[in-house]
Amino acid sequence: MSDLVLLSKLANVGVITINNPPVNALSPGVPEGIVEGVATFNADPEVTAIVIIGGGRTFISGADIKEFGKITSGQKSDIGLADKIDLIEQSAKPVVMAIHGQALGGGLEVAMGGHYRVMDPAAKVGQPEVKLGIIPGAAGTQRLPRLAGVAKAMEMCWQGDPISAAEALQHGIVDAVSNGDLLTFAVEFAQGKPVRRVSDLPVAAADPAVSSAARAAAAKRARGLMAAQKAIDAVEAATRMTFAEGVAYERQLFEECLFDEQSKSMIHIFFGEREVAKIPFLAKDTPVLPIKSAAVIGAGTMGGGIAMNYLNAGIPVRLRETSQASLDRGVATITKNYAASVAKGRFTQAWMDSRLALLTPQLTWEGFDTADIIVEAVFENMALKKTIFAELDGIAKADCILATNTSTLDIDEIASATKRPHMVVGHHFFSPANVMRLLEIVRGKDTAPEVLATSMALAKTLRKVGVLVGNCFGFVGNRMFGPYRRVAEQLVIEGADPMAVDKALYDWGMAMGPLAVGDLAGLDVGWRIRQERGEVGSAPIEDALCEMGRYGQKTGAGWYKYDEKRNPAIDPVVTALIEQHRTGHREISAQEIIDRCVGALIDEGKKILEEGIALRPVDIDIIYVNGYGFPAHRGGPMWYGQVGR
Ligand code: T1G
Repeated sequence: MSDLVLLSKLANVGVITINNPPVNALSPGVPEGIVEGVATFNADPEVTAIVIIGGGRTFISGADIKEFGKITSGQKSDIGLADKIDLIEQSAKPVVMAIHGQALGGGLEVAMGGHYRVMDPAAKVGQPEVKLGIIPGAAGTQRLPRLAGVAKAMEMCWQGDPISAAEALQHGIVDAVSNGDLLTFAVEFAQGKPVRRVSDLPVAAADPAVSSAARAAAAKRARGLMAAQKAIDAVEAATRMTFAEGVAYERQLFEECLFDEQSKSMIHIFFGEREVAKIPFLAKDTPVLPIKSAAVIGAGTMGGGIAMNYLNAGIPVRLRETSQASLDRGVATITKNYAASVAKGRFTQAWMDSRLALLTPQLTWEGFDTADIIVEAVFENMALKKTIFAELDGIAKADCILATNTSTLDIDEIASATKRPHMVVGHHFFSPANVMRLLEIVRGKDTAPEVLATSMALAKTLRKVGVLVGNCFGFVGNRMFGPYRRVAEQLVIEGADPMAVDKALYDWGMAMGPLAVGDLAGLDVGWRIRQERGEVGSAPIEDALCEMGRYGQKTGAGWYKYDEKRNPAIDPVVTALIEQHRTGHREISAQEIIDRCVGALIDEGKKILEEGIALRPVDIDIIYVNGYGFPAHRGGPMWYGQVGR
């Protein structure tokens, strides 16, 4: 027996403990060890029941994703898990799965190979394969509908979101939630239980309404993602095939997804989100400063969202404004955001109250002298920011991190207003800051290593994806977005219809078209920046729209006109304006629109890499997938452009 799987006994129960830190992935040797353990205890006359439990912080978090490359490169024929789960299920003695942490993907599939499942109240279960561009590949699409019903199984397999212990119990995926020590509970639960094989359970008859509802929901939320639809196909097959036929069909669909470019792209993003946290030039033992209290300057849209990130992580926040009215507005927005989540059932009222109890709205600098981090989130004006940082210099304690949320301005110039530039860093959040996962960590020329290391650790604490970027205009994300949107406008000038430009990129997978994004963010933002940088004329149509006061959704009109529900419509005023600037009327294909706009992103990304503003191509991919609505199933601009592959 390898040390990946450990055997022990508690009275008459054989205990199999998986020991493959950090997440108990089903790496080679783990499934084999579990099967061997089940066989050993079946042959042990003293053992009347078996419990399988995860060692460390979790049950099994899935197949070893690193193994998939061996399948697509032909080194391995398949993940070889379904047959081992069948062997577990064939045990003559009852097998109880004890789940804490998470049972995800192959982890839940192994758990469903058990005869019973018990769960720690804080644990989660799920089939997140679709987030890797694949579907469950070890009979999950066949056992899950036998436990939870077809509709719930379809939802779990096409969405990929984990569910809580309470929800798993409610849907029959687990049989009990423990009320104390999980192993003790599982051992007691296993006493006297008959063998009950999930694969023997019946599946409800096919219901076309259920399938079509799932397909419609998946087409909307997982637009363009092949695996989401195939996950529904696989679960639906369970309603009309035998278990064995269903498993064979699932394997066919699994392989179709695994060998597709979409899955390779999404696995690139999965590992990329973890790679970007590794800063090659930072020594492994670089100190990470403790962040036990925070202070935010500015209670506007960004400041309020930033404050929520800290509150959600249980870190007390002092939120400072310059007037009671703006402070009250900021607190009201935070409260409204929490209340909306409570109404949707995402948070409990008690949790919301506990977050707000950590918030101290104020008009003074009180308590800023003890804060571990101060985040400036005021208006995008250099003089104002430098005034604030100069004032902070005289207030903040020596090891307080001074972070600015600027989205484009020079970090070094802001830092020059202090005598401690080594403590100054950019923390560029993306609106809405309490929702968007991306955090650009902008490194000034003097920013200290421990400030960078702490920023990276803090990103994880705030449940953000932190990406280190260099200090240049627009850093990485916004710097690339400029050329991308300029090409979109150029295509209109050459003859493309604005709606056609936006539709081409939306259909390709972007969350929004480039012109519609401008209307959403406000055309005046770019207009002001072009004026400040002497670039007026580089966007003639948007300059003209702004001169007409058409800033976008916030003024009810920009590239499009908007009704009260903000639905866009073509505006003849804009059509006439475009005609004044048009240099051509040629037919421009959707493919040309995609090639030139995405090409602009790739070209600027290459310059950014050459200048060292981004560490690796994958850093740019992670920024675009998590901050700019780039489709994960296309892997990010540099992956899509084959840069650095
Ligand atoms: N395989 C290989 N490595 C994994 C892994 C996995 N399934 N999950 C995590 N890691 C690595 C990760 O790259 C990182 O490595 C370290 O573990 C800590 O991870 C047959 C085919 C479980 C919620 O999709 O969602 O089963 O950077 O930093 O924040 O049908 O990891 O330290 O070198 O993310 O505590 C399905 C993927 C697989 C779950 C823990 N399972 N993992 O989050 O730690 S496909 C998943 C996660 C499958 C079956 C199919 C998270 C986590 P390094 P971490 P964390």
